Amino acid sequence: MKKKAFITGIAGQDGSYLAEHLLENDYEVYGIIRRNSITEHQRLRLNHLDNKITIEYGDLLDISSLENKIIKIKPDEIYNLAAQSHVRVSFDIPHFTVMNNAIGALNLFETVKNHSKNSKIYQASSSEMFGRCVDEDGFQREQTRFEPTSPYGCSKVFCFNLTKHYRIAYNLFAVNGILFNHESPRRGSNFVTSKVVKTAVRIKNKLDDKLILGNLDSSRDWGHSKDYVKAMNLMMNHSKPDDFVVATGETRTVKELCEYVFKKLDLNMDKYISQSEKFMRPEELRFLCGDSSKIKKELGWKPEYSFESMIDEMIEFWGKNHDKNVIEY
Ligand code: NAP
Ligand code: G4F
Repeated sequence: MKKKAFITGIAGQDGSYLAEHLLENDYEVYGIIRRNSITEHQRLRLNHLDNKITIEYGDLLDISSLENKIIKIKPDEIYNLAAQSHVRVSFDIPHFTVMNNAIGALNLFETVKNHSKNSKIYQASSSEMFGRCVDEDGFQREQTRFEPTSPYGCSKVFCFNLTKHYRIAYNLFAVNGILFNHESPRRGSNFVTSKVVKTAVRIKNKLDDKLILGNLDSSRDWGHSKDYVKAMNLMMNHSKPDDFVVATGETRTVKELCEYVFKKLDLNMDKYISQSEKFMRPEELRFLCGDSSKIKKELGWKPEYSFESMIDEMIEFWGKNHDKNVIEY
């Protein structure tokens, strides 16, 4: 019998790659999407999978929608990827972010505990939880303390603790993937990698003449979403539920990201880049660099993409799509 996977956030960057990865591994794939007034936008990242997966309307904040589906499907694996995932936006809509991410996860854990205790559950935890903390050797790892610097980060710490609590209290197979930033051509265009690549490509094509950014000095550990969804699936098929950091172990500043992209497009970035308060955050997470030795050693995970090959793929993608309203993935 095929394994059944249920994905919240299936229409997002990671959800769409995870659906593809699970289909390749012979799973039946189910997922929920929220109602959106522009239906075409909602399924953009999933159009190519239309006949292969089962999508229904559902919302983490509507526990009845979760119960109905989970009781009916009885999934072997549940991946909780749904979230208001934009850190800067979380300062603008803190109540919604915390309610959606934290109470949403609670709704899902309660549903599993009450109706489907054998379903394994993956929680999309984040390096944003580390906030101000870095170990003395310059890395963050499973033992590093959490000191989040945003409403989003605080909501994710709640979900991380909830996952461990339900694992211990109710014996659920509940795992936390502590994923560092990961990108791809499917990354939303208001995250910094996509914004820089898309705008630089538009400048090259004379459709834009400036790129306005916030903090250029913060450092991020950027990997590829395709590599990271494989790590999620490995964690769910481990012999025991546990928590794992997933990262590349390399870090670059936003400025270095811009330098790479503009050089690749043969553009002088000093002519086009400026900064605005609009894109600054009330508190910035300054530095991320992850140590993923544990998942490499225990589960044999290894990323295939380098920073350069990932950004090159994004440049190629936006080269074809920078002037389109409807993007084909
Ligand atoms: P994403 O592209 O923003 O996707 C998130 C998805 O969740 C969207 O499709 C969104 O639907 C859906 N969603 C939000 N609230 C929902 C709700 N109440 N009910 C049902 N669906 C809801 O994010 P991503 O980059 O794929 O990230 C996936 C998960 O990993 C997120 O939880 C994120 O916080 C976490 N994470 C991401 C990274 C990263 O670097 N990408 C790193 C660490 C952790 P709408 O389109 O309707 O908004
Ligand atoms: O691309 P970002 O918006 O990603 P951020 O804030 O690191 O969050 C992402 O990674 C987290 C994992 O660590 C996830 F949990 C979260 O869901 C999300 O996927 O910003 C990266 C950096 C920040 O330091 C930001 O201040 O880029 C800086 N930045 C500078 N100018 C900008 C901009 N970020 C955005 N989005 N837009 C700018 O104009």
